[in-house]
This record gives sequence, C-alpha cells and structure tokens, in this order.
Amino acid sequence: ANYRTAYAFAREMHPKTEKADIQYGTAGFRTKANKLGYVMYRMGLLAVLRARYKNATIGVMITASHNPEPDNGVKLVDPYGEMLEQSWEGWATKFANVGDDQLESIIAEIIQEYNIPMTERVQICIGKDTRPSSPSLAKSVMDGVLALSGKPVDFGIVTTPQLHYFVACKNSKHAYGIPTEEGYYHKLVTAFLNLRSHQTNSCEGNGNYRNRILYDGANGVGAKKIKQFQERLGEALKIELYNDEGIGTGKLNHLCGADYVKSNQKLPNGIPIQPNVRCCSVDGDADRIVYYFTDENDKFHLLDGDRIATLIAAYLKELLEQIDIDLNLALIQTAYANGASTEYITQKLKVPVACVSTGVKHLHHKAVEYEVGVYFEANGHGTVIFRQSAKDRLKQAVEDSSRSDAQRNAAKRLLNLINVINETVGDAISDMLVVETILHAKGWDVQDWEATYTDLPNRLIKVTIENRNVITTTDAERICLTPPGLQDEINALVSKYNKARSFVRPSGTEDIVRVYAEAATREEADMLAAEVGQKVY
Ligand code: NG1
Ligand code: ZN
Repeated sequence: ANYRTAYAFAREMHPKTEKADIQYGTAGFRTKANKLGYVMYRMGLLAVLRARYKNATIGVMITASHNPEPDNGVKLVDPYGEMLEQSWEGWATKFANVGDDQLESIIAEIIQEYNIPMTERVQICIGKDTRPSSPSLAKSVMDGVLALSGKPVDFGIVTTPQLHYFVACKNSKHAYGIPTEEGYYHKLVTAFLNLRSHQTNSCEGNGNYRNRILYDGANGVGAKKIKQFQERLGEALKIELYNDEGIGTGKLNHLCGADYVKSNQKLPNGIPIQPNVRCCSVDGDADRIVYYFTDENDKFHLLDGDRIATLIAAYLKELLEQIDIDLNLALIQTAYANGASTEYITQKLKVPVACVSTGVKHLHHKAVEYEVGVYFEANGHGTVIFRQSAKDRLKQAVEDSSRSDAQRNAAKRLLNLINVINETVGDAISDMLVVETILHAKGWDVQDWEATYTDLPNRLIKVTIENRNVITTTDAERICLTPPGLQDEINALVSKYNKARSFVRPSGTEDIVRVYAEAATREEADMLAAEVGQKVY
C-alpha cells in the first residue's frame, strides 16, 4: 500500500529529531524552524488524508506569523479556506508526535476511523512566508504529499490569507475567484477601484480623507505583496512602503509589524514621524493589521482591531439602511475587545455583539451564525462573512426596478465591498483596502475615525506560573472556574475601580497566563492588572 512507502520514506528522509511532544494549537504548530522538518513531512501526509476524506483541496501554510525570524510553523487550511476543523487538531498532534516506527499504524488508524478512500486524486495547495527556513520546510511538506500520491500545488511565497483564498477558489470551482495570485489581485483591486470611481470627488481625497498612507511591511511577505497592489491601484491609493528588507536579513518582525505596534503601543522602527499622517502595520504573514498616527505633540495613537471592526460594522449597517434591506448583522469580539468599543457599537450603533473565546476559529464559527458577521480580534486579525442568501438578496435589490436609484446604488456598493473583503480569513491588505474605502466614503481621516469613541486605558501582562492549566475559564474566558476563589478575588479588586474589568486565562500559544485589565484611567488599569497578576501566582 501507499502508506508503506510513506513510512519507509519517513525513516530515510525525515526522521523524527525531537523527543518532546508538540501540540497543534490555536496557531497550528509553531517553534524553532530547525525542529520542524519531520513535522512538515507528516503534515503533508495528513493533508492528503484530510483532502481524500473531504474529497476537496486542502491547504498547508508554512509561517510563524509575527514570531522572530528563526521560528517557523505550519497550519492546515480546510476546504472553504477556514482553519482546520477542531476534531482533526488531535490527529495533527498525534501525527507530529508518534515515533517513526508508529507512523504506519497511525495512518492505518485514521484511514479506518474515517473510512478514507485512498484512491482519490487530491490537490494540496502549499504556501510559505519569507523566512529563510521556509523553502526547505516546504520541500518536506511536498515529500509528505507525494508519499501518499497527493498532488502538491506550490504557490511559493504568499501571504497566509492568499493561500486561504486559493483553497476556497479551488473548492468553489472558481465561484469565489481565480486561484492564482493574479486572480486575487484582480478581484480585490477591481472592486476597490469600482468603489472609488463611483464617488463624485477626485481620487485625491474626499473631505478630510487623503489617499496617502505609510505602510510598514514588517520586512516580510506583506512588503513584497503590497507592491503588486500598488502597481494595480495606480493613483487611487498612494502607499508609501517601509520595512521591506530582504529575505534572511534577520529583520522580519524585528521592532516593527502589527504585533510590535499593538503590544508596545508605539511607532515601529523605519516609519518616519509625520504628524497626523495615517500609517498601518501588517504582521509577518500579512493576516493582521493595525492603524496609527502620531499627533503634533508626538503622542502616539493606535487604531487597533476593535476600531477597524466598529468602523466596518457601522458602515455596513449604514449601507443596509440605505438599501432598506433587513439582514441580521452582528459583531463578534473576544474578551480582549476594549469595553468602550463594545459600548459604542451596542449602545450607539445598535449592532448586536457576541463575545467568544480567543482564537480566530471561535470568532469565525460564531460569525457564520449571522447573515453578515463581522469578526475581529483586538490585535487586528479579522474579516467579514456574508451568507450566500444575503449576497443573493443584494443582487436582487440591484435588479429591482421598484427600488430607488439610491437604494440600488447602495446595494451595488455593498456587493463591490464584499469583493474587496477576503471572507476566508483575516487579511491585512484586504482589510486595509476596506478601511480606506470607508474612510474615503465618509470623508474621514484617522482623527475623525478615532473621535467615534474613547478607548478605556488597558493593560495586558504575562504571568509565568508552574502549570498554567490550573486556570480554567468559562463565559468566553471572562470568568475563572479554577483555582477556587480566584474569581471572587478578581471581583473584589475590580470593584475598587471605575469602569473596571479584568480577567485571566492561560495562553494558547505561550507557556504563560495572560492578565487583562481596563479601567477609567491609565493608573487604575495598571494597578488593577498588577494586583490581579499577584493573585495568579
Ligand atoms: P493566546 O496566546 O492564546 O493569548 C494569541 C493572541 C490571540 C491569537 C493567537 C494566535 C492575544 C491576547 N492573544 O493567543 O489573539 O491571535 O495568539 O496567534 O493577543
Ligand atoms: Zn499572522
């Protein structure tokens, strides 16, 4: 059988080099790149098995996102471009950790468990970021795919959301778009330019909006790919690219990128100080974005995922009202969303909010419960998902001659906006084009956007304890179940401060406990975080 060959090949070419177990977590496998060769090979095997089981194309993305350059990682992408189904994460973990001599039996086990037909010809889309370790790790994935007679489709260096898009295109028989890089740029840019040309104003600006943005590429794939966009966007949006160092310079994510800016709340290296000019940073695989600017007093202002989410949700609501169509729209957040953003969107804009556990898959799963689901993590990862029935109704509205021109034009705008959005997963560049579209339409610059609400000061700290899993939570991680008594202590501390909120949870990606606190003032937020942190020890 095929898998006998796979097994023999593993022993020779990709022997297991690490003794310690690793776990397929929120972000797939992520560790030092030199520990990942055999893991990649085994993920190639698993991708073929998953593809045969689903009778669909599966994706494998090699990246460690915002981690330092010597790290790497791997994530599997399911047929609609979503994250690997949770029930298979356990299989991924097993596949990575069994000894070379058990590989054969675990393959047999999964084939039997799911009754996987081993004859289907399946494609596996493979993408990688710009890390120097990525090419050899991609080769290991391909060896795994070939060992089980799958067909690897190598997309080379692409952003994570590009790979998700390719997988979704292939499985929708191109209904979602053409599964090539050109197809991706064409879809997004055409829709973006359509939206701009419908405006009566020149492309230079509209109201306070100026079509110029400073862009921090994190010295990664986001820097490479934004050039493709710029070529196609022409004068409609002038993107000044910074942090575009070459591959292997060690600069990837170093003192720059979305994670650095969000965590440190300051300007990244490489971006020049230009007062009140709109800037953005993407992360190492370009699935996250944050906006920011410095004012004339050199004060730094961050517009994070919560800001992007509220901007988008508010604009979608506005368009739906203009069209006069009743679609249920909701915003999905996590406990890390700033309380002020939640209050603004529920109280002022009357858009319902759902709160779920940390991790994109949880947000995504909740978002599909609505006809229009906007989801974002505070760190800048997010997108919008539209039900097919919602898209169909919008198309009908455009055709409906009993509607006013204004209504039909608003429906057209929304359909174009949907094409700017990468619905498969958070996409930094797609999200940037969406934000730019909305700011332009509203005649806003970042200052107007920031004025919509005032963030509550907040603090996120890491606490290291012996076993982080002694902390268990409920209610979308906002309440501690164990250790007993901890939640009462947190409640007591929170009650001392104004507009305060705090929660603790074990990280899914690092061996630490995260403590979050927000309150009416910076001092109160800092003090509360420190006090709650003390209780966690
Ligand atoms: P953990 O380590 O579980 O808190 C972090 C981020 C998540 C998500 C994942 C995956 C915070 C507080 N947590 O999860 O939002 O992005 O990494 O990358 O930012
Ligand atoms: Zn990322």
